[in-house]
Amino acid sequence: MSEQALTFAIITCSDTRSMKEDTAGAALEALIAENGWTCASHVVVKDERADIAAAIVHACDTLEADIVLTCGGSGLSLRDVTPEATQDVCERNVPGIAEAMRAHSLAITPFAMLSRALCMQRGRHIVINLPGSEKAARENWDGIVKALPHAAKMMA
Ligand code: MTE
Ligand code: CU1
Repeated sequence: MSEQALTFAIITCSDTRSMKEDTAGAALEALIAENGWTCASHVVVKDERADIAAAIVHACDTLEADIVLTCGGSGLSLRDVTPEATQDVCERNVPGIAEAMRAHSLAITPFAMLSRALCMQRGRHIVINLPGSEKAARENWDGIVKALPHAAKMMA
């Protein structure tokens, strides 16, 4: 349990998955709760750049999530546009978080190098691209979770 109150939003990006099938998003919800943090919203949107960008803006500006987790759409399929959507609505890159996810993940699978995930700031909010499979989302979360409270503290 962390003493710091953190608010998250989860945006799963998938052409095929419904809310019920989104086990990665559900796993992230549980991990957030385990730390004593809040998940303000969990939605599934299609792999459409404008839709993902709009969901990120809503999570930051309306829901005021400190940390927005996208889930999926960060690979090499031509339909994977989550990093591009993130870039469309964020100002500053935070490369160390994406580097940490890939470093942690490369010790588990060489496929980690196929992630195009970004981590970027939109004002006082941070957007982190996680992969879409439940296993991969959990592993990437494990690689960064310890730094999240301090990240949020610096943006306050
Ligand atoms: N990272 C970890 N830790 N474990 C994994 O299984 N899968 C990779 C990578 N990162 C994986 C991982 C694969 S196969 C892909 S294609 C990319 O994440 C992007 O995933 P996405 O398209 O679901 O976003
Ligand atoms: Cu893959």
